[in-house]
Amino acid sequence: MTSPRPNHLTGAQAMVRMLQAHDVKHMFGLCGDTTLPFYDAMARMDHGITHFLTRDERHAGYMADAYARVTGKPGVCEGPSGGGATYILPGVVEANESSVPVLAITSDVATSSIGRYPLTELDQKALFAPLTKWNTSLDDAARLPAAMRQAFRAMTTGRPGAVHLALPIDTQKGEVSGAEIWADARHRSFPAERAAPDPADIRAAADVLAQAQAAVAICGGGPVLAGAEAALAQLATALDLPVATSVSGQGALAETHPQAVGVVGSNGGVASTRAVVEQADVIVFIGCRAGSVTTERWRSPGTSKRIIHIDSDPMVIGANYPTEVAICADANLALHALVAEIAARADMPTQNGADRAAAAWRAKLADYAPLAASTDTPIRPEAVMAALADCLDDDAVIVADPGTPCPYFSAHYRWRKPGRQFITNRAHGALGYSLAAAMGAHVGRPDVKTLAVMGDGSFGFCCGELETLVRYNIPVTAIVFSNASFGWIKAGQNAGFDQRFYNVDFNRTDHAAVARAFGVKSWAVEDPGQLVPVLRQAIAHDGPTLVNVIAQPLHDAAAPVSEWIA
Ligand SMILES: Cc1ncc(C[n+]2csc(CCOP(=O)(O)OP(=O)(O)O)c2C)c(N)n1
Repeated sequence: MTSPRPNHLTGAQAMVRMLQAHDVKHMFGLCGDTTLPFYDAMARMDHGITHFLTRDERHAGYMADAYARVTGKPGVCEGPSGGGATYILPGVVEANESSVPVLAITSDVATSSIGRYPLTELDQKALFAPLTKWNTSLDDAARLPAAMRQAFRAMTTGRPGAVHLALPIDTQKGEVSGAEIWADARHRSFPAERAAPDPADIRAAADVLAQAQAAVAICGGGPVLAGAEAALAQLATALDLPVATSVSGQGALAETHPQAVGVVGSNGGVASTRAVVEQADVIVFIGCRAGSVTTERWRSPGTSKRIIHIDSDPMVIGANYPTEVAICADANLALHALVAEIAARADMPTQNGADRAAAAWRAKLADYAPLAASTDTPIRPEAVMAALADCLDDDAVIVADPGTPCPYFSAHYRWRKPGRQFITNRAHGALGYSLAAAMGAHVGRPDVKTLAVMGDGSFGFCCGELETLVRYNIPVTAIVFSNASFGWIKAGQNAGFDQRFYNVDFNRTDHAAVARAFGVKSWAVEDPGQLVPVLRQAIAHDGPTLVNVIAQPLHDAAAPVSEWIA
């Protein structure tokens, strides 16, 4: 490669310096022919960035996503042209829809060869355009610094999201002026440049709450993304307001807080939590899209309630419910303003949240406790929840795949602290997310225990990444609920299609043996009495571990999934 002129860098070098200028410390990715100049710049320069080599670009994307969720900083992933660009998409899409800032960098064929059938050519800009908040392909290295500033600005401001930058190989070899290497420090973390609420909207919300007798807050992912946990707890206490969450909203309030109701909706909600919503006269949605799962297909709540909706995205407010008060603002700023407004008013009515929340937990625990204590085999998922509640510290991070993990953790794992401790891919729910996401979460928050919890279907999507887990000696514990089927779908056939089971079963794999072959310390558990001793060993081990649990299939289980119960 020819050297750049004095006070200039190559495009590849400028990319490294722009990442560094944005305080990027970790990135995740997989090499390719068209990425060679960038890798060479990474190898030769002093930059303080640790690059994690993954075995699949999907997992690089998932790692960047979970890394961003636990650190509050954008996650960065990279992959090569062609297959790398197509494989990195799932993580980018999931992050974008979940309002998580992820920068995906993909290298590309030379701009001079476009249209001449070079290997791996595809229109990357078109591919990523509908799936990202911002996206470009750089055919001129001189534009790189400004494009990177734009990428970080787009990721971290407004509703955070994912962005994509394609870097053709000739752009990596092009020339960039050293004077252009600078970054805006505000865009190194998110949410940046928060929008404050209109005081008139805050007064209107307080007016509605002053007339309420049984209000309830339903939190989506927004409060945790905005760091609004403390303000939310103040509001809950001030009004004795019960607070429920969506699956993604877990962590908005500690679930041991007196006003915490836990998860509502079709995936993790139960009859007693649904009752809190149905008996409410006012619903306060906070950073919540009020989508199909949280609202049981818009039946709970129905459309007769008075609605206050706080969200930083104006497109979300009013999308599903006639909304009386719209507060389009950052959740933290809005909740602080609401707390101040309420404190300034005399005689705000209590919403009896502590009593209503306690009644909901009592009813849920009465159903759960006997199943959690059950010695049945195959092992009931409830028994795994109870064993983990015994074994894990309060600050552990759990990353859950769809299938058995999501509803069981949502309903029955009671978070004892607020904040980001539960991560699941609720935007698209692609199987095989949790293992890589747990690795990204560990890199971002190395001092706590991180678990990846998956079904055996998910294991099939991600097990190649066990090598990465071992290579970096990441002390994640993976738990596999092994039921030899795509159990969620089988449960759907059981409940809705007269048990006509069609093409949902597969062979039972010895996941512990597979993991052992990769070098992961592993156990198989068939007896529920072994759960606590094995989980304690796995969690305490200072390297990667996997526990294969021979689990009750979902169609036989008492899963907290409302479609199957109905
Ligand atoms: C990539 C992908 N393909 C298909 C689905 C549809 N799907 C949702 S849950 C599920 C079954 C999950 O099976 P498994 O991981 O074994 O967990 P289980 O439900 O048995 O606990 C499937 C196929 C999906 N979520 N993601």
